[in-house]
Amino acid sequence: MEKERILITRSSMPSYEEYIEAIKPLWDTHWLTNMGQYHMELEGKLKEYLKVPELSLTVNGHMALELVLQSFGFAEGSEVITTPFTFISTTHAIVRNGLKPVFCDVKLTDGTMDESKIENLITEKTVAIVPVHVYGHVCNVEAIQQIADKYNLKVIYDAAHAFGVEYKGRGIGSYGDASIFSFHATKVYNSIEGGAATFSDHKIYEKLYNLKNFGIRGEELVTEVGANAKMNELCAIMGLCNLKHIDRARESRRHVYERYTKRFREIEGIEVFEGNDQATRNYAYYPILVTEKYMLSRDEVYDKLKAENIFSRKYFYPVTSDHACFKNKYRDIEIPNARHLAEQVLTLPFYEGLSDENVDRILDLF
Ligand code: T4K
Repeated sequence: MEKERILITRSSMPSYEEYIEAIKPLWDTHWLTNMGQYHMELEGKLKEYLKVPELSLTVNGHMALELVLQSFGFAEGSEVITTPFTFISTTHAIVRNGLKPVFCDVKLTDGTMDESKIENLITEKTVAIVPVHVYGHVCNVEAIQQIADKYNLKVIYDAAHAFGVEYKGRGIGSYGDASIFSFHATKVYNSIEGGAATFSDHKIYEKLYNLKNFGIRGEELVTEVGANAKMNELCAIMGLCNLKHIDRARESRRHVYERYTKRFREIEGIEVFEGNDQATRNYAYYPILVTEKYMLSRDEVYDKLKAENIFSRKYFYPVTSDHACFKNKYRDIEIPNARHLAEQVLTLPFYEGLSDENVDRILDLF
């Protein structure tokens, strides 16, 4: 008999009854989107949960990043220092704004942007830094801010993986000029599809309110070239339901994390990332590094798991600058650490409710 399929993740959901009960009022109001009641309620609740001064909900994390970049009004062709060790969305958002990505290497210790390599990349065309709190690992926000202040650059964090992470007691989305979060079905917290931008300047809220609704300011007035990036009410309600259970989801992930980590610490050649003492963990992903010391290569481990109906993912391979749409298009910068991580990393199945039995089934293959 074929063994149960274990995928990289599985969406957290409220009970069917809870969601059905929660969406019932929509059949009275017939109000389904365009900054409805539940959209506004979720904005307020997430602002509190994420400990951020301002928050604007969007249809997904990608559009939050595209629009927040647009909201700063950078001149076309300006350079943005970013990381290639991320999901393709980060680079797409920069390029789709008519900006040029400049790829900065990352640190082997946690995969975040190597702050010591940023200054060398700055030119008179640089306008912003877009680092990523990859896997929920916190970037060196202080050092990055210092550089940004020195050269008058904006800092916009891709915090798609960092829902609920706090650093030095502050919500991670309160650092820099802005951050974006993803509430995609595959994330620690989901609203089916969804995302948000966080920032402290209320003017950005107003700007995004317009940009996510076609730039419309009145029935007969359109002042900006906007997009349609509003979160609808069914997604907002899913977000409200899931927010009620976020502690349970996190606790379940913590349990899985500890079971994996206890075993991997004993396996020669497999490395796990260490946490940051000053930051909380959100247990977003479970990346391991399959090093040269291990008996199999990363790809062999991937295949071995797959043969047992266990689906890991190479998040993030290849580096985004190597994808066909970007290859050889931008400044050629050495990124040895990002390449090294991309060659060794494997993210393992990790989600709320992954049973001990299934975790052990995975661990037994190492
Ligand atoms: N910045 C960063 C650093 C990001 O990682 C992301 C997204 C973004 C920005 C953009 O945020 P969003 O615009 O997406 O809000 C997935 C996700 O689609 C994407 O959100 C995520 N990062 C990325 C890392 O992973 P795929 O192409 O790997 O997903 P897919 O369809 O292969 O699904 C993976 C597994 O998840 C499936 O095997 C099963 C499970 N799954 C999937 C779906 C769609 C579920 O359990 N339920 C579902 O509904 O991109």
